[in-house]
Amino acid sequence: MSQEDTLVEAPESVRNDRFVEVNYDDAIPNNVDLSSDRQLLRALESWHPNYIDWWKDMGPDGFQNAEVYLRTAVGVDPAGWAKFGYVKMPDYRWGILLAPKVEGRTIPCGRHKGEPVWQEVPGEYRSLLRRLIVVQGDTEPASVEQQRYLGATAPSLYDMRNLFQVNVEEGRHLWAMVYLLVKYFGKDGREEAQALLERRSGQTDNPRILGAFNERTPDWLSFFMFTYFTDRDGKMQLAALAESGFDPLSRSCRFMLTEEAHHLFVGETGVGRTIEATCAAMNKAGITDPYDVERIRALGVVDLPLLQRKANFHMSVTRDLFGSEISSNAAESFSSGLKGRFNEAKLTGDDHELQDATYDVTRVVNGQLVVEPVPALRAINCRLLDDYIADCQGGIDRWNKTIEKAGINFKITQPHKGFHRKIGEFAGHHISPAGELLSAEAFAAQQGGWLPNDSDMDFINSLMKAHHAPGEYASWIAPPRMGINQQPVDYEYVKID
Ligand code: BYC
Ligand code: FE
Ligand code: FE
Repeated sequence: MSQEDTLVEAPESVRNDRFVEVNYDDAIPNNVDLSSDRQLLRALESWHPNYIDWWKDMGPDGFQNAEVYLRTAVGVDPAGWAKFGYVKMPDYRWGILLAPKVEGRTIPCGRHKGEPVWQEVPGEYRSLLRRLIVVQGDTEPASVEQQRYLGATAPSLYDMRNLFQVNVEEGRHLWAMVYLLVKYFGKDGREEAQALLERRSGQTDNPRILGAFNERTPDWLSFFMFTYFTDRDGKMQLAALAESGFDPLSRSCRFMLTEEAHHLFVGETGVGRTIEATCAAMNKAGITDPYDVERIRALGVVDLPLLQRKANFHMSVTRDLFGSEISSNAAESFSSGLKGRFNEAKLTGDDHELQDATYDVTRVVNGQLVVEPVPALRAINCRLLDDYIADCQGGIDRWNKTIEKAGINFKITQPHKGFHRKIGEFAGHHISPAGELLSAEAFAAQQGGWLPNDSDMDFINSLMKAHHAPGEYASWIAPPRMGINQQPVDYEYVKID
């Protein structure tokens, strides 16, 4: 399995630039010279206690007094940006960290292409920019809320620590967006910062903004699928925002991407270790048929078809996070230079303005799936979604290698792009994982084979038991190859009081 820090490469600019000092003496660690901006400091200091209240109410349930072996960002130098040590989560040093400024950086796309990047909010795009920052910010606390009950059923202390690591870093990502809102958007920025602490995942009257962030993350398999598939939307969106012509947003997102690599690692290895445990148990029991579900479940491991159904669910709701494939909002974000494509500045082969270009979009026309060239500007979301789907495949291939090595005839696959979609071109249609357009009735009749069904959920629940002793791992998940920060796998990653 790949090392976590190679999963997402730090952008070149982060690797090359010089180290920027982080001030740890301030109540809010930062490398943005917070102490010299009294107004900003006051605004953040008044938001801080509300954040802590939110963390205590909606962050991890229990374990707030436990000593957790956490990584804390202490700089933005890629060679040594983090330190490890025991911390109680409410005492975590959430800080504001921007990747170093790239001298001479220019707007990479749209009608302002080639102009110097903005250090202040461009007035004509103020509300569009604020909306992008708010949407990004909203997902961060949402994911913490979704995952808040998982500590109690952690399959090991190693996994519990990884959960909490992801949670505190999503908290820091919220800080990153709140900093931008409060520093650059005056009164309405402060109001948005407050509203980010008030929406609640899954609540009907004041839900989180995007669909997937109101779904439940009820069990550890969901958590691993979420961190593999949904945090990967985070990677793609952050990468697109890292191309922003609004430089403070670009620099914030570039640093967030460094942390994101670990979240993806947790997801990939979490699912991978689950597969490993299943294959090993099947081999040991002499079971070769992956569909011999009853016997496989009796071994206390997760059958592979169920993993596929779980993956199908998380892939489909995450694809919805890209918005409509064809979107005038996305065209405007791109043309204004606020949000690029994946790797925008490095892309070759077009003019980065896309006035005349087209992009192939799969659509449903007269009851048929057809591929149509669409003006590329309007297909920006579709392109990012396609890039995302390609990016998902690497880990899936590695999972399949484990299955193949065990001699089991099964492959995890990605369903058709239109499967189980609620947003965009495929919303309102019923498309099978294989890509057939079906009637609502035909889809409903087969849905239990494609998405987790009630008995799947009952079975998974039956596996969700606490394994809270050092070195203990649940039957359904293999121990990792390596511990965190070179510690052993039986290290006491969380000291539960
Ligand atoms: N659910 O033109 P449309 C992460 C709304 S994850 C509900 O189709 P647009 C993380 C849309 O807001 C990364 N509503 O799409 C991961 C709009 O509403 P308004 C998060 C949806 O605007 C794990 C309307 O439909 N970051 O970091 O081009 C753990 C029409 O919109 C949905 C970002 O998303 C949905 N799924 O694109 C922790 C980046 N989809 O404005 C963290 C910032 C669309 O008319 N956001 N709508 O009321 C964006 O770039 C864009 O807002 C979107 C939507 C790509 C999300
Ligand atoms: Fe995040
Ligand atoms: Fe994340």
